[in-house]
Formats: sequence, C-alpha cells, structure tokens
Amino acid sequence: MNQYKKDFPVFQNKPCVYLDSAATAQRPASVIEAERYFYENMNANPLRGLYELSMAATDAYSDARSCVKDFINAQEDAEIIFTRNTTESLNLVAYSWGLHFIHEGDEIVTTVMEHHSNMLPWQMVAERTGAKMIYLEPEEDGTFSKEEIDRKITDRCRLIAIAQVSNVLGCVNPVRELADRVHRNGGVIVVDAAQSVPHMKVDVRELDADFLAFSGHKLMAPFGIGVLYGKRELLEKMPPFLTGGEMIEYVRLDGATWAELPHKFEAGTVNPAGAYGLKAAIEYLSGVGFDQIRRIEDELTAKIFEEFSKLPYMHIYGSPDPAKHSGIVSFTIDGVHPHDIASILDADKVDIRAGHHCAQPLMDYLKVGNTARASLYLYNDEEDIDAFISSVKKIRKIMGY
Ligand code: 7TS
Repeated sequence: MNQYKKDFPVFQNKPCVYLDSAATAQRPASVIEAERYFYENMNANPLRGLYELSMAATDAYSDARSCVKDFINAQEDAEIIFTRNTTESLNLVAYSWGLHFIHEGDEIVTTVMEHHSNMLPWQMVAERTGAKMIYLEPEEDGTFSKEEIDRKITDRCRLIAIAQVSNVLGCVNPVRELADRVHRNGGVIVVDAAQSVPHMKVDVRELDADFLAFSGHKLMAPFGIGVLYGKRELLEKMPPFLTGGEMIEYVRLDGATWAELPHKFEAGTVNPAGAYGLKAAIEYLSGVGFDQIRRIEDELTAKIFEEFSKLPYMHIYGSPDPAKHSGIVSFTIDGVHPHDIASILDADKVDIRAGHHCAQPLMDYLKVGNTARASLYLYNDEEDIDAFISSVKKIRKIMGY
C-alpha cells in the first residue's frame, strides 16, 4: 500500500480504487480535522465581531490567505481573493475585468480544450462587448504549434484565457510564453489552474499571470472554497463583481465606496472554515512535496500506458508520453460506450469518470462524443492500477466481443 493512503479515512470506510481525482480529490484526516476544529473552537462570523471568538475566526481566515499567497508566490495577501471555486473565480474576472476593459473589435484568445468554466464566461464577454473569440487548436499530442500561435494571436488580442493543465488531455500549456505575448499588446492572461495547482508547483510571478484561478476541493481542501489571484494594479481598477455586506467602505442612500482589497471582491459572509481547511490541505501537500507527487503520478501513468498498449482496442487521447499527462488518462475502447466502461468498472469498485468532462468543444474537435478518464493523485498505488487494468480487460468480453 502507498504510504499516504492511510491518511485518507474514506479508503478505510469505503474501500475503493479512486481514479477520479481530477473531478475532486479525497481529503486527508488533517483537513477534515482542521475544518472540524474551526467549528468547535473558532466558529463566529469573521471580520465583524469584536469578541474573542470572532477575532479567532478572523485570524484563521487571514492566516489561510497568507498561506495561499506563499503557496503560489503572490506578492501580497491583498492579491488573494477567496471564492467558492474556479468557476466563480473565472466569472469574477469576466464580469469585472472583461466587461469593463474589453471593447468592440478586441480579440479574446482561448483554446478548444478549455473546460466550459473557462470558455462560457469569455463567450459572454464577447457577445456583450462585440469582441471576437479566437480558439487555438492543438496538435494531436495536445501541444500548440508555433504557426498556430503566430497566426491566431494578433495585436488585437486583449485577453488570453487558458488552462495550465487540460482536464482531458493532461497536457501542460505554455502559459509563460503566452503571457509574454499578450503583455506585448498591453493585454492580460487568465490562467485556469484548477488541474495544475494540485499537482505541480505554480508560481504566479514566474508565470507572469495576471489572474489565476483554482478550486480547493481538487487539492484536498473542503468543498466551497476557491481562489482567484490577481495582480494588485488590475484588481484596484476593477469594479466589484458582487455587492452587499463586508465589501464596502461607506454606504449612503445615494451610493457607496468600496472596501480595500481583497474585501472589495468578497461580498457577504465568507467561508472561514473552508479557508482554514485549505490551509491544512496546502500544509499536507507541502509535507509530501510536488516532486514526490509527480513521481507517483508519472510511474502509475506509465504503467497504465504500458498495459493499454498491449490491448489493440484501447485508445489514449493526448501525448504518447505518459510523463506529459499530469496523471490524467482519457481513453476509449472500440465498440464500448464510455458510460458502459464506467459502469462495469464501478461493479469492481473502480471509480473513473465518463462523459464529455465539461469540455464538449474538445470532444467535437477530437471527434469523440465522450471518453472515459482515469485521473490519479498521490494516494494511488500499484494495486489500484492492477485492479483498474484487470477490470478494463474484462470489459470487451462483458460487452459481447
Ligand atoms: N477548469 C478546469 C480545468 C477543470 O478541470 C474544472 C473542473 C474547472 C475549471 C471547474 O472547477 P469547479 O471547481 O469550479 O467546478 N473539472 C472537473 C472535471 O474534470 N471533472 O469534474 C470537474
């Protein structure tokens, strides 16, 4: 057994082969305990009360913010905005930056491999402002050719929105290169880091990202806490996304002025227990280390590739190199619908995802309706992969081939 698996209570309570971490990760006991500790010892509405419990909640919430700041190497706490998830973070940028700083005739560049969360907000901005959507199309291995980038990113490009890691292909996209390009035009880059932050060291300054979004639940934190990083000079110029309590400086009957960053973007009661759990998750991840996470994921992905290569009816999408998959393997089996693959695996307690993975334009581009997807994390081990492969090998027979 992998040395980390015992840290995750779910595997003792409901034994399973969990290969759906790209959808949501399992939580270690330390994260579950942190959230519980908050409710048992610090539960009050933060940022408001002047009594001890509320001040403890406020401290826990702001410590979590500093922890996230260090984790992604932001310059200051004010650049870290807590949201519910990646989707909310990306919508915040679209509504607040996009609708105010993108104009008719501008170009918004994204890719056909985006999750709907990083495509629909930009389609909305384009529709409302009269900007044009441009989609980068990858090669079969998930990379973008220089010609594709040169042809589609023109000097009218005001915004690039791109996933650092695709949730279907697992490829790592060239964020820094694209950041340098869009900055030459005075534009911005928005990085969807939902699938990268849990698996690799992400440094917003090294990437020169203007905005970067991720979800706590994919990196073992509780549900309902997400992050938007933004450069201060951009956040300062943006109007609030949501209005209400806690995001104001002063309210009069004829208008209001806004609170300092980051509170301007955190309207209403926040999620301090989630933030406290996110801090515990970052501490757990840092204890394991990204080199170790990568080693586990790459070894197991290589094993899946090797076993699949012996089965002529299997197809893997994306790079032929298992080390370029970030632990994500999307596949199909000739003659078998991906939903049947997932159901047959479920009977053996092997959990994978099947469907369009909220990336329908990518499915169209790949000319598949759906795929099955196994996605790994640090608690997976060889026994999981053996069980997965032996279950996969039965599928065609069960389906009558
Ligand atoms: N961006 C990417 C690249 C994602 O993979 C996901 C979720 C999101 C954005 C949205 O994250 P949320 O937390 O706001 O929902 N991806 C998946 C997935 O691949 N299977 O289930 C959810």
